[in-house]
Amino acid sequence: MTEPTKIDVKRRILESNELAAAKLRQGFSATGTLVVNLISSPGSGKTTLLESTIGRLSGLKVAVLEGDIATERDADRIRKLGVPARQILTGGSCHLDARQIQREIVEEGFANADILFIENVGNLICPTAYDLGEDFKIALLSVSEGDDKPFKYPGIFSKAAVTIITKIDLLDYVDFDLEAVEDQIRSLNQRSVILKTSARAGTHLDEWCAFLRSTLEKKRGGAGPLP
Ligand SMILES: Nc1nc2c(ncn2[C@@H]2O[C@H](COP(=O)(O)OP(=O)(O)OP(=O)(O)O)[C@@H](O)[C@H]2O)c(=O)[nH]1
Ligand SMILES: [Mg+2]
Ligand SMILES: [Zn+2]
Repeated sequence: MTEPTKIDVKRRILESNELAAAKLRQGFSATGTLVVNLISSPGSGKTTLLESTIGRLSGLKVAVLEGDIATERDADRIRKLGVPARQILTGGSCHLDARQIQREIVEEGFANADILFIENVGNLICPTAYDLGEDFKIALLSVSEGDDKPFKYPGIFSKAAVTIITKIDLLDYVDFDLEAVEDQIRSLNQRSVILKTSARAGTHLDEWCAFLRSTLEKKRGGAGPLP
């Protein structure tokens, strides 16, 4: 028998991930849980956005899964706000996979949350390839990262149903052509919803939370593809 090639092994890993993700999606559909998978480079503001989102989602049961290669820091930040959060430590791997999510959602409060946020490991590349059973992926791009990023990392920006341009309070201090970035995103993904936020200044957070609430309602109403 011939040895499996690297491509065979990668394909098998992705296929087994797809199966696990499909099971997760079924479960989340039964509980009416809206699940979003947040993907960005390290430090672009995923956890900070979640921290400022939680207080604005009163009346909803929110839970958070945090992916990192090391430390409980992000989960600790969320738990301080009184929201259930679990830290998934990948032990060096640069993305989360569906089996890791399966193991965590057996905990009380996760499988039947109204909204489950999954913060992926900080990385714009391979988290894109792993379905976690989410309703959609959200790409975050902070204005300090440079305005060439959508075209340099087209995979995530073409797959993400929503792109959030973060830290817009810093626009005056960096060279970041907002319009050029929006053009790049739209040319990769015509349907992408683009939001521009500052967690620091509170800009457009109400719009973001209204979007989450209406998307949750849409999911529960069975109204076709989200968002
Ligand atoms: N000026 C400004 N700084 C922000 C904003 N959002 C986050 N930051 C800062 O950016 C840094 C990184 O934020 P995090 O939320 O930890 O980033 P992250 O994407 O969760 O990082 P990883 O989990 O390591 O991938 C922190 O120092 C935040 O205070 C914002 O809207 N404006
Ligand atoms: Mg974080
Ligand atoms: Zn990876």
